[in-house]
Amino acid sequence: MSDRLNEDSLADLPENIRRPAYDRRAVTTGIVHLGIGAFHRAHQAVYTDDVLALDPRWGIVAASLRSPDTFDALAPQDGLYTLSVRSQAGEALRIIGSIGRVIVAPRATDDLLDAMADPRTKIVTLTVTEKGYCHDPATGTLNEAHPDIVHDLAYLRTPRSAPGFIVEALRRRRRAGVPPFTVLTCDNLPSNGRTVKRVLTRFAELIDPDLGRFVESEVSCPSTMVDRIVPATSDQDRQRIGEALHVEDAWPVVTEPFTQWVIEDRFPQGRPAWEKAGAEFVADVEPYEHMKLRLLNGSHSTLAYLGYLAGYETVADTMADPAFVRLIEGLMDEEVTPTLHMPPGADLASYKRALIERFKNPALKHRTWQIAMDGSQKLPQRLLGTVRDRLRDGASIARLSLGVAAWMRYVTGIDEKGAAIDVRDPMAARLRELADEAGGGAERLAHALFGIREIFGDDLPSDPRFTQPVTAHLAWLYEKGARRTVAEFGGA
Ligand code: CS2
Repeated sequence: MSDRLNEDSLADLPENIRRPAYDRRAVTTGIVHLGIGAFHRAHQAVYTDDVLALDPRWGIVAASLRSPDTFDALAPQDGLYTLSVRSQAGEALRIIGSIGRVIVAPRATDDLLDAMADPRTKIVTLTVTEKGYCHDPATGTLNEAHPDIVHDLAYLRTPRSAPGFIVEALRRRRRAGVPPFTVLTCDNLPSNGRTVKRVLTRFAELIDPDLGRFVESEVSCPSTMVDRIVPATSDQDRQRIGEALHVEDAWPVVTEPFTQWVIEDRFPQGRPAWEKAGAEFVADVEPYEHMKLRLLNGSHSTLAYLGYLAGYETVADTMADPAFVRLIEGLMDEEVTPTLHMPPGADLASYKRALIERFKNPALKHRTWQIAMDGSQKLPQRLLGTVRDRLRDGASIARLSLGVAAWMRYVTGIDEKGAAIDVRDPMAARLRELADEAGGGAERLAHALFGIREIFGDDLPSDPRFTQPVTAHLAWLYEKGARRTVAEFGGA
């Protein structure tokens, strides 16, 4: 028996571990996925694993656009990996088999383009994170000066970016008379389908106006709302799971019991029956997307910046502090909920109660530092859209502005004890430079950061109803620190 999880060792796993209920050799590729991170493997790949037993045409070829790590781990495992679902009640393990092959895009560009251009491929799914769309987060339009976009427009056949790969594959399909695949983004962007469509159309148009029109009129990009909390896997996770399997799994994913996938049903080339695995198909995803981005992700980012500054390592640690729970409940109930327009029957109260419990899940070690990453790409849809709606209604943004202020304090790169913060953000260098130039002092720092129009747009920086509370909260954070600021926060 192999000492590694793979096709050979599958049959010898302990009985209680669920494994693919279908013959993997009979599966063909219907989906190419870009961005094979932990999230994809704990979400879309699981829904797809569920439906492969009913229909073998929807196997996944998954690509990483940068790092070879997932390939190196999964190739010796025949693409198999463990899904661990953890809560206070314990841990359930299941082997997922829906990913048939992994491609490292920079090493095998043609291989990936061939898979995308293959007529059997009907859907290209994406989890490339917010920054992977190479767009301007404030406006949702393609950033034409992005180095990867500049590169991809010059070298169409050897792209680096997700838009570059998709448009080149669509171009090849069109030339060969193969209908376009559906592009299904599963990232936390606002109106994610519409955003990806805008980005792809513009990219194509820059190559050739006719190609731009083709993408605009022929390519379907349904919007989706995806939800499952998936922290980075740790060495402890790997060890614990290996012991339970009696074989090594180098690349398991660890997640929570909750999972949700709401999808607009626009798949001209067909799709898997993901509804059989619990996905919801609707005509318009936007209300669900707002609910999720603003309640879950808006709270998450607020918890991440304030929690990190307060010295808490994980979201669960942060939520063990009752002052933070009060703040987040206030944020959700008082400031976010009035901006949501849910379809009849949606039960926001229980959604919010569940969120608080999910954040408290002590079995998930979701680091505040991990969520704090890429704030420049996240703030607009998580906090600033809500801020705009509130200002339009003449309503208070006390807690929202505290979240924004905490981000400002965090991106200076120096914590409350004077130690360095490892700020990961495509704008990290610029943020640091602005903070250094401002040279301390809440007012100057806030003023400098408001000047980043890719984040704040043109409207917010000139609205004192926004700039004043953010600046005041930033001053508090400097004066009192995050823990006291949150403890004393009245929310008025
Ligand atoms: C988190 C999300 O890392 C982050 O920014 O807020 O990944 C979050 O866990 C997911 O969106 C939950 O669905």
